[in-house]
Amino acid sequence: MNDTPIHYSGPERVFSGVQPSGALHLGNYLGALKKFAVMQHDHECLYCVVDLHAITVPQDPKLLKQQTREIAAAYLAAGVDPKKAIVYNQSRVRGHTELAWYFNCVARIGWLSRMTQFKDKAGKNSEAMSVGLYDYPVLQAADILLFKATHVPVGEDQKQHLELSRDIAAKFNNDFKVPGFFPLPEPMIKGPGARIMSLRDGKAKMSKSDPSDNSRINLTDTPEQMAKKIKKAKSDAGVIPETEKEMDDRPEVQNLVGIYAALADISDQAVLDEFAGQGFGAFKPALADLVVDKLQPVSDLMRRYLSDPEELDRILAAGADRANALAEPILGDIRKVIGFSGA
Ligand code: AQP
Repeated sequence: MNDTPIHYSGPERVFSGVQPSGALHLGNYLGALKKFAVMQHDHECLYCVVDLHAITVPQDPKLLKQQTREIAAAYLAAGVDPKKAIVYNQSRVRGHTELAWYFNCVARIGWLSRMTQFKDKAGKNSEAMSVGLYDYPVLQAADILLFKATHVPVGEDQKQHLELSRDIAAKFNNDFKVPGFFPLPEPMIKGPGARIMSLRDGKAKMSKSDPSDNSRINLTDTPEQMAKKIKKAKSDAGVIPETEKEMDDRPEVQNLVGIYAALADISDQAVLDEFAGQGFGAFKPALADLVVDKLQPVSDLMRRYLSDPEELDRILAAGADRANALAEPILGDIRKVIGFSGA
């Protein structure tokens, strides 16, 4: 008799990652890093610097190592404790690529061709993009399921990729007749900061690859740069409204109010209650002060961690040892399920 449970019955585990592909911005901080630190207190967490994802677009090999340390430093500066959470970089754990191959044979081409982030990143040039960029969501599914992670804190832009991870997990369980073998990972998107928009266009997400530096607040910006970018942020001639409904067709206002709320850990409505009736001449300086107040300690700490690259490398290596120890037995089971000789 097959005694495999129908539903996943393993422990709760959190996995998330950030690409070392450029300077981190306020969106990465609020959508991901800030949640990482909170979750480590009551969950087993793995926070990965996803360098294998970064090379889906060209990276300068001399810079990649430094950028990897920068993301690790940002995790620590945001409050992640590497003694609690497992902090490592993806290329040190070979299981990511191995499982990605198995999942390549489970995922369907039609599923991948529906991924909007590939379409956005490739634009009209999709034929010239790397196969890796197209396959990115399959590697992401492997990242999560290599540890049978059950929860994934991410920004809203990752929602579709997480749905694909669930589809891959379900198809694997079904195809190999191992119900409940992989969990169907839950995206943890809700809450303030899940979708921070460009400061120049309230309909486009704040992004590392936006050519305009004024579109984003970088964690490495000086207080003066941060304040100047908020002052220049697109708004309108109106005043701050009384209700959230009145922001429906004012995306830039919604974004600035949302940033204030996420940084102050209050609701959008609480921000409106405080500022309703005031113009942006009054609101923007208050927002700039809050941004500087919350981000500068993180930037300062990040710089401090970066001044000791050997220690960061030691933390990444120790994290990779722990990640490998968790992944290896799971990979062994996967090889057996697939039916490899020698497994
Ligand atoms: N604007 C955003 N608002 C909220 N969360 C965001 N995230 C990214 N942008 C926003 C979240 O940050 C985490 C790490 O993202 P990533 O670096 O792995 O990749 P990304 O989503 O591709 O980040 P960028 O800045 O948008 O890079 P480019 O410009 O290269 O596409 C993820 O949890 C993501 O949801």
